[in-house]
Amino acid sequence: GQPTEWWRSAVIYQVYVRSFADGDGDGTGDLAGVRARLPYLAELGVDALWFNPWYLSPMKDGGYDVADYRAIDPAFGTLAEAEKLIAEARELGIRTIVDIVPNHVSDQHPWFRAALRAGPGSAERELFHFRPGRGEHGELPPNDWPSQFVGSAELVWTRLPDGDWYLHLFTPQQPDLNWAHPVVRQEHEDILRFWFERGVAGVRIDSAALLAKDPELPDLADRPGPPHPFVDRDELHDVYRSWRAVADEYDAVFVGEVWLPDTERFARYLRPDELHTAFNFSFLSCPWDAERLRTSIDTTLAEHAPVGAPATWVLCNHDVTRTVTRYGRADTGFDFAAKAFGTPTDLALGTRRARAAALLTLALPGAVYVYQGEELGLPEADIPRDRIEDPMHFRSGGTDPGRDGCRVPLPWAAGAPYAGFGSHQEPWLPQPADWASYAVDRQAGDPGSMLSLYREAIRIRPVFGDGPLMWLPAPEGVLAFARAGGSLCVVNLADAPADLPEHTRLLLASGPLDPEGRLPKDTAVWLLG
Ligand code: TEU
Repeated sequence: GQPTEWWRSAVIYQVYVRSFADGDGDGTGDLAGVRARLPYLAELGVDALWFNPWYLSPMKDGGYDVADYRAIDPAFGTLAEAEKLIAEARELGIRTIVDIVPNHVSDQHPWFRAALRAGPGSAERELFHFRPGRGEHGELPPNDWPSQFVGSAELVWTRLPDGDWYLHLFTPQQPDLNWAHPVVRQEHEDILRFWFERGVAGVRIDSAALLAKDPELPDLADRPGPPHPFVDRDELHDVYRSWRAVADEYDAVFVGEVWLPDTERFARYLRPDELHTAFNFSFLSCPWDAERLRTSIDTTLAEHAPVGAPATWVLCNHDVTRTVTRYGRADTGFDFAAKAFGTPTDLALGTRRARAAALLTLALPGAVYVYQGEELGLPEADIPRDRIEDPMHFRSGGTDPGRDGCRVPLPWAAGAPYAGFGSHQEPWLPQPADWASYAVDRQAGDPGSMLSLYREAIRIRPVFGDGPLMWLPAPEGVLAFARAGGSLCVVNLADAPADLPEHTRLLLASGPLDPEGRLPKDTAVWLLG
């Protein structure tokens, strides 16, 4: 394709519909709320929107338990509204990316309801992973696999009254599909076409490395791999090659959610006949440390170059502790298994670093995802225990805070009820007492706000062009690089202030320079070379 394909250097905004904006006042975000805020998104300057699942769902995992891909959940609106939203956004030059969750469906999906009724040994159960149990009376689970929701001791099998067990890597409400079955494969290609025909420009693929399982479903203890019995199996790539053929008919793109630390294996998903790109979670998980960040960036660019895929940078999403909070802690990295209640946090420090990280990320070659509220500098919220909804919390036996803290309904207007989220009643998750101080109408007029920084950075970001990055000599703890267009980015993570390169003009700074015009710690600048 042409070198200037939009998705190679796009800024893409993640919309978690439930918490973006409430258009009908019922306490839950919806498509009407998004449509009303399209001017805000256009002013932010984003190229596309990625919507977390908006389909019919019992909402047992925030919509990642899909009951019908061809229907919008009534809490969010209607299919007609979704089509209008896609068209209205496109009018503003904003493309739409939807979320597909191929690893599993909801236990309320018609396929699973039919499988329950049809009983053991039925063809309906072939679409999933049903097995008799082990032990004298089949009372033991078919194997020893651990749940994907970290910290949960529970296995990934649930037994039915008729004696069969069924597999679910996530919650029991999310039965895993059998990707060796031709009907499963055909249905998902039909789902892709359904949304591509409605003007969707791309698809985010959920849990993209998990779909294929060893058909024998062997114990992990016996067969740890490689190949692993259910992670990163080779059969996956046949699926993505067939999906790529469909996407190419519509000039649509894929972004994979591939949590895979092995960079060589990760790059296999990005081959020219597979996914266009995948989120770079190594960078997201990397601590706020100059050498670690530089290594992460170099590794990413090196792994993407041979396959010609652009990197996709991301600092947070609906699963990850918010950046402002993460960077204000002793451990500034991210690990699902390391989340705990009450971790000491310095929000002023975290915010300073998040501002610098925004300029670093937006200056790198590739695409960047901005998670709703990141542009407002929202911190991770402490959700009262009795209001927590996320199954990850409950499946961890209550030790993991879960992910609701990064999913709190957005603040739009400081003086309005519920910070202007749009509800006439308490929103589905409670907002912290200081939430109004982060409101859009409070930040829009403030040149020093996070919102102003993101708006200005996205506006002038094209100055970097879409050429490669060249590291510049810099003192320890300082990241400095130039892009082919001649512009530079310098980030100081060292204690001592850093001198700015000679013969450059300041374009944008994440914070004030010191009285001698030097770059203070945890501050970034963009310079014109
Ligand atoms: O998250 C995927 C996920 O949580 C696992 O892949 C995990 O991150 C990985 O194994 C590292 O431990 C996606 C969605 O983003 C999340 O919101 C859903 O809850 C989950 O899939 C199930 O659909």
